[in-house]
Amino acid sequence: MAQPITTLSEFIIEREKDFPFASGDLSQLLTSIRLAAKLVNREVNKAGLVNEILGETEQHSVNVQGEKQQKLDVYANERFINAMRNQGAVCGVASEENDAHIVFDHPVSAGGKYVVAMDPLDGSSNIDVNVSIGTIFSIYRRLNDAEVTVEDFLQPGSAQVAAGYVVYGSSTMLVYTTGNGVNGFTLDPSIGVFCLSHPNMRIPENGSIYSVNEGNYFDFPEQARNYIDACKKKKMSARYIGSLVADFHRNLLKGGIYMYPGTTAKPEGKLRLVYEANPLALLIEQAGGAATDGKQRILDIKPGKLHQRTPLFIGSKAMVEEAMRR
Ligand code: P6P
Repeated sequence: MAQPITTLSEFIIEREKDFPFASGDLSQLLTSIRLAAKLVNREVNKAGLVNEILGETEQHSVNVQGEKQQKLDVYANERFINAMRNQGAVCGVASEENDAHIVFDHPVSAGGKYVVAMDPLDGSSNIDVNVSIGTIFSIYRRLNDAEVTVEDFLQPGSAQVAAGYVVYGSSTMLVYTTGNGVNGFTLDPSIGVFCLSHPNMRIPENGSIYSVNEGNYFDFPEQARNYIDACKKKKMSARYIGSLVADFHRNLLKGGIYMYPGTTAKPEGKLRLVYEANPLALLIEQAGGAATDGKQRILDIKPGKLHQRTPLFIGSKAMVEEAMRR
């Protein structure tokens, strides 16, 4: 007899009961993210076919990071912001693609309980070469009922209400947590529905995969170099896609560690604390793994700036702890 299908919508409603005082706002927010993910998925899947969506924006614009904005970056950013703008649960959004946070002034949203920080399309330089890319999102309760300020987005990662990612790969998956475990949903394109495919995801305690850009090896701190040497001596498998969400997702399923250490030129590393490291750190801890900056737990760091960077060691607990001891 065929297994019953649980859709993301059904799951969200079912799990709402885990929060006795839930008003349904978080469910509504997750539903908006689901819609935007479907719209982005549609464009990602045809990027190779439709030139106007491929490549850099006409204006050759760059984002706050000084990175060339790909057209899909801009499209994804707009889709996610618009999906959350007028649905009432969200009062503000911060994005890798925007210098400052955005406050939703629509009367429906002004009273929204949540703020969302996101990387709408991480790894977008891989779009033109057909490599998996992803969306990463982080959800906080607003600090107070006064105006939304950047402080609402600078809460430590441990204060996140929910976090998740969408990986646009051989299949498209939405993986998220609301603090009660991690669950993965695969999009069935034939019916346009995310279906529960990976209930209660747990990362193996240990693993034999390490993900790092070894091109930076000689610029890494000694601790990172020592750990990478140990991985090689143990004949581990080096797997580095160059797309954080794809590398993270594989390691979550198979076990492993992803590292983006600081370098002599960039001691803070490349990845962003607020909308990359924090959401993935919440997910990995909820799945039984660990995430540090090489010294301290990512979720304990108090962000000082919206786009601040952090070194990142994330994955199987035994591997992250071993890397810390080096
Ligand atoms: P490098 C993509 O630009 C990204 O932010 C992550 O998705 C990826 O893991 C990393 O940067 C790749 O950076 O310096 O190794 O090319």
